[in-house]
Parts: sequence; C-alpha cells; structure tokens
Amino acid sequence: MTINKDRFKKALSKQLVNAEPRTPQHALHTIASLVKEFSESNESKSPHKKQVYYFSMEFLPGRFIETNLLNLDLLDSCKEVLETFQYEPTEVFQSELDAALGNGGLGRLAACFLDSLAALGYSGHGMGLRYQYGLFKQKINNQQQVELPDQWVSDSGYAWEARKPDQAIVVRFGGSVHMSQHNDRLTFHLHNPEEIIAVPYQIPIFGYKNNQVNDLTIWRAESTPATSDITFEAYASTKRKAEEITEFLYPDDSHYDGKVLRLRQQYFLVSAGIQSILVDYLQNEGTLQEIPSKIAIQINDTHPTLIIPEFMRLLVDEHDLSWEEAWSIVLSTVSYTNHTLMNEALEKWPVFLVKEQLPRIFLIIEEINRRHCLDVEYRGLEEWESLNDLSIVTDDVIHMARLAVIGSHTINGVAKLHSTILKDELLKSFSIRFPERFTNKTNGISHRQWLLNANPLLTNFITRLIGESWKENPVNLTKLLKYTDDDAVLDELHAIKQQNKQRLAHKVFAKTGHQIMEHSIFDVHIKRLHGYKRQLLNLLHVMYLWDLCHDKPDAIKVPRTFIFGAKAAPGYLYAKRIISLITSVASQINEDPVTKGKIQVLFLPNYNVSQAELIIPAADISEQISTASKEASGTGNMKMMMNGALTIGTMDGANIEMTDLVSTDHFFDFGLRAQEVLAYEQNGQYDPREVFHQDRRLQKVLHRLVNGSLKGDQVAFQDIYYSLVENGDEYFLLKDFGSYVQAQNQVQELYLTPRTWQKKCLINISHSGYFSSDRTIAEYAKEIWHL
Ligand code: GLS
Repeated sequence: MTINKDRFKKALSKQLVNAEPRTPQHALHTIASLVKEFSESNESKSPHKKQVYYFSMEFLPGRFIETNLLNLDLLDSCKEVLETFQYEPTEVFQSELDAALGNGGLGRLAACFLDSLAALGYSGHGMGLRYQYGLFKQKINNQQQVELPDQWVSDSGYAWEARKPDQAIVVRFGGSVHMSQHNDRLTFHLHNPEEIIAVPYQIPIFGYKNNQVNDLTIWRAESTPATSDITFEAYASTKRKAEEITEFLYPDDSHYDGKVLRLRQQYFLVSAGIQSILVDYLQNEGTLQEIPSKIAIQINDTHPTLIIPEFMRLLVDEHDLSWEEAWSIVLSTVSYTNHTLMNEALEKWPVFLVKEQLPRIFLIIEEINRRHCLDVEYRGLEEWESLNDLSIVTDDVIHMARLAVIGSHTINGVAKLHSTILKDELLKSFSIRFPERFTNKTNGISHRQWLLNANPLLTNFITRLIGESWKENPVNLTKLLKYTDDDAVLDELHAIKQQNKQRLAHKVFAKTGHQIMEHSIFDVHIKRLHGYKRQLLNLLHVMYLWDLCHDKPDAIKVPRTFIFGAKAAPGYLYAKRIISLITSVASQINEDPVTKGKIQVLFLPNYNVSQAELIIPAADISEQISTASKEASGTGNMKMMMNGALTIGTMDGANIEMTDLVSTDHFFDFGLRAQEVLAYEQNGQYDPREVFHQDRRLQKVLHRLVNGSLKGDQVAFQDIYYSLVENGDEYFLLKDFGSYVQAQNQVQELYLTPRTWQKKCLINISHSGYFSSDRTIAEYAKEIWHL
C-alpha cells in the first residue's frame, strides 16, 4: 500500500483547515482516520503467502502515531501540514495515549515482532486481547506506589482501531460434555454452555516503506443479546460476567496467579483467535490438511497454550478429522517460545478449574497426555519418576509448559544462555525425548522505533556518516567502526548524547520540578521491579556512595544521576517495599547538602514506553544487573546499547551475546556466573551473613535500614534488611556487591577519559544492529515458521 504524499497532504490540510475543536487530540484522530482510510482502500492482502499468527496475552506498542507515519514515509509531510495549521507536531503526537496492553519485556517484544514482520514483508498477524484497562498507572504518594486504572481509550475512542462486529465469534465456557456414537466414531457436544461473544478490533501494522499492511487483532468480550424471557437482573449478571473477561490486564510479570478469570482470558483469546483463523482460511484457501504449509502459529509463552487442545477440538469435533490427522496438523502448525525459567512464572492450572470451565478441553488434554505417556513408556521405558516429570497432568495440576512442548514442533528460548538452561535443566526430560524441537532465538528490538523514532539526532548523524543502508539492514551499523578514532565524530556523538540528556532533563523538570545535573553520568535502571532484576543492588551502591560523599568526598570524581523507572505488581509486597526504599533514599540524598553536585537519585513515576523513548537516548550507563541465570534475555539492554550507552551487567540473558559482540573491554561485567548461581542454589552453601560480616561498607549501608535514620516505612526497610542478611539473600545481592562496586568504579574512571568513553559508545552502537528484531524475525521465519 502506498499513500501518495501529496494526496495525503491535501486531504489532511482539507480536514485541518476547518477542524473543530482545534485540539492536539482532534488533530491526532484526523491523521489516524486518514491513514486508516487510505490503508483500507489500498489494502493488499497476500492470500498466497504463508500467514503467521502471533498469539500473545500482551502487546505493548505504546504510541503508534510516529511509528506509523515513519513506516509510511509520511512523517515529514505530516509535520509540515501540522505546522502550516499552527499545530505543534510533538504535542499532537504526544496526545496519543500509550496502548499499555502488556506488562514489560514480553509484551514489548510482541510489539517489536509485529513491526519487524511487516518491515520484512511477511504476512504476520498479532492476536491479543482488548483489555478495557491496560497496565495500571503508577503514582508515588508518601513513598508508596499507588495504582490507578489506565484508561487508554479516550472518550473519542482509540484512534488506530476498527471494530469489526461482523467478524464476531462465539466462545463457549462450562456446560457438560455429551458423547454419542455415529458409525464408528464418538462425537462430543457441549450442552448448555455459557456463550460469550468475541468482537475483534483491528489495528493496522505498516511495513517500513514497503507497502505491507499487517494487523493486530484484539478481542473484546461481550455478552450475547438479551432474550425475551430473561429478567433484567439475570441479564445484568450475564453481561458483567462476559465483559469482565477483557476488563483488566493482569498486572504481573514473571509470576503466575491461578485465578479463574485468567484462565477464562486465555481460553477466550485462543478460541476466538483460532476459530477466526479457520473461518478465514476455509473461505479463501484449500484443505485442512494443507494448513501447516499455509499457516504458522507462534505462542508467546505458555499463556496461549490452550490453543493446542482448542485447535484439536475444532478439527476433531467440528471438522470430523481423525485424532491422528488432527494431531499431525496441530503439531506441524504450532510452536512455542519460553520466556522465563522462574518457577513462580510457570503456569500450572488446577484440574478442577479446567474441568469446570472447559470440560471438553479437559478431555482433550487428558487424551493428549494419555497418548504421550504411552509413547514415553513404549520408547524409553523410563522409570516412573521420569514419567512423572514428563506427564502433562500430575497431582491434579496441568503443566502448561509440558503441554506446550508436546504440542509444538519447535520450542525456543530467547537468548543463548536461556535456551541452554531450558534444554539442560528446566525441560531436560523433554529435550531428551524431543531433541530436535529445541532451539534458540535471541530477542531483538525494532531499531525503527528505538533508534529512528526515539533518537532522530543520532539517526541523522549515523546516516550522514554511513548512508541510508543501515535503516533497512541494521547490521551495516558496523560501518561506523571506521570512525572510532575520529575526533570530530566522537565530539559530535558526545554532543548528541548531551542534547538528549537535556531533552530528558527538561521533561523531568517540567513534570517533577527536579533539576537534573545535565553534565552528570546518567545511570539508568528502567524495567519492571523484581527481586531478581536487583534494583536494590543498584540502590545499595548508591547508599554506599552517599556514605562516601560524607567520608571521602574526593572519591566521587564525576557527578552521577541515578535514574530509576519501575512498576511493581500490585500484589508483590517486597517489590513495593523496594520502591519505598528507593524513593526514601532519593529524597534524603537529594536534600543532603553534602551530596550536592555529586550524586542525585530520581525515581520517575509511571515508567512506560513513551517515557522509555525519552530516557533511553539520554542514558550513559545501562543497568542490566540481574542475578545470573534469572533474566531470560532482556531487551532494554539492547535498546540502550543501540543508543550509545555503556552497559554495566552480569553475564546473564542477552548481555552475554552483547559481550560476544563487543568483548568485555567495552562492557562493565561483574558478579557470579550463571553456573555458580545454579550451583549455590543446589548445594545451599551460600550464607550472606559471611559476606555481611566481612564487608564494612555493606554493614554501614544496611544498618541504615534498621537504625531509623531513613524516613519512611520502617517495617518495609527492616523487612528488606532481613531478606538480605538473615533470610538467605535469594538473589545474591550481598555476594555480588563487592564486584559491582568495583565495576562501578571502573565506570567512573572511564568517564574521566572522555575520548575512550566515547569510542566505546561508538563501538557499542556499531555492533547493536545484531539486536534488531528484523534479525530475530528473519530467524523465526526461516527456521521455525518456514515462510
Ligand atoms: C520476559 C523475560 O523476563 C525477559 O528477560 C525477556 O526479555 C522477555 C521477552 O522475551 O520476556 N519473560 C517474562 O515473563 N517477562 C519478560 O519480560
């Protein structure tokens, strides 16, 4: 689809000339409607291409306006017209609310993947849910996180979506399964189920200057229309029960909560999604048997795993295929990405819940499991214990990861280390049984969004140096390597970073009244708040520097601003306590005259995609300090690398691959290695008290948590103290503290030699093209989806 620039400009001008009201929001809606109109009238369906469907409970695109205009090559034209009519383009763009239909990395990855699928010209479709409320808005009141509902759809509606009621689907829950026999076949019918209508809303996804238009479909749950004999009260309750399915996004990351509503959300997504795929396919294409050559389905973590039994149900119960035929189709179509090794994030659904909500699906899972266990016994005759490791259903719970592995032709982790641990530890029995299914696909990020859009200064500079080709082929960023000793280039790189720091500083000042030291090192830690991500380790180092400011002020040679942005899951008390501690320490440090001009701490509330777009280009230091083996990949690490920050990090997730590219000479690495962490976890020989007693710095810092010198929630601070010193320090903070401090000293020393620092930044940018999600998607396309 090409939109002619002149036609677009004319059409937009025509609408803006008499626009009423003359608000940025109104202008935004005008632009979006025009883009949608043009794209619908030009839509180029590619029915002969294999279609990929990416099922995810979360998509976190943030704002679409700039991405869409950039991809359609209309950004400059649009700005021009806006300015002609006295609109401030940035104001118009920023009036779009973030679509925050995801928690963090997993949902953001899904958004980058959609962008790359379109950019590479593949026919890719996202399948998600249209939550009425996205991830909560965070406020900090009295050092406590307060969660407010996120109304991402404004009164005038969401600019980019189109409701498609004519494509609605019925999803059925509950009821009882009735069996009957026809000829030689058992058939299954659901009696008296609860019926819920799934209405699709489509959001167009544009490829980068290549005419490809894909889509993200988000489903909204609605009740069936009232019948004439239903009472008002009964109908109100039915309606409520239906609509609650897509009311809220579960605001948790890396933690699984076995709530019935979550199960209903998952089934709702997969049932609506796969039914609609089949309807569409059978209208336009060939036979059921050909599905695997025409369709690929990727499940983003185990959340959409029920697609496996639901797909079986449709093929066997509704399309009369034999079990074997159906299984072969499902298995050749579905593949599964694992995104975490954390035990608490591995989904296990109680049998009773699944039986009650999805009785027919439960029978199918049992049958899949029966055949699978028979196969295991037949092949390996493994002992019972290992069959217990391999069975989908044990002790009245259904292991979703096992179901996903058994029903998928390919299983991948999201960074090399993660995929290795997945194969050799977490899913070991399965990788022995199905070795050919396991693979790795290291994550990536859309360089269009995170460099072209977020950092126009750097983008233009790079283009002036090495031409345009890197935009389509980001690996060409390595062409920058020839400038690593060019003083003029390094000066300009530094100047650009400085301007991006100023841009952020102005925003922060406008929003919070805090004046950031613009010439300090911007040390950035932005991600969900979680014990394993170790924001607390960062803070312990900050507190240590605070002590230094008092004891040995000369030791602080370069001013530093520590910037935190993080939301804690509302039910994750420990994470919320860490936020309290950060904000308490921040307010005291920022008011302490002794720290003035030396260190500063900011906790920026309501961290989200739009904020990230401002913070990331301004980062000097990227904090990627998870306990080794815990962060599956990380993607913030890649974004900051691409924007010329240096990383301080552990050998975890994709950090390892970053150091493979730039070597540890250009990366501040520290801390225990994954194997060491895993060994300690197995042998239980780590005692944080030993470290504590040997390290005076730690003692001094940690005593503040219990001696009342910090203002705020003393119970919270004491709890943090005990978690570290007395209760085992689950994430090895004390153990890694010493080497973290050392690495942070190296950061300071290096910053004192700006040339070397800048050179390292340029080297990092040069190698960051590998982390474009275009590379990741090209690998999925070739090796998993066979596009
Ligand atoms: C996550 C991991 O924690 C991240 O390391 C990873 O980058 C991301 C995308 O693969 O997936 N898993 C998860 O449950 N939330 C995540 O952000």
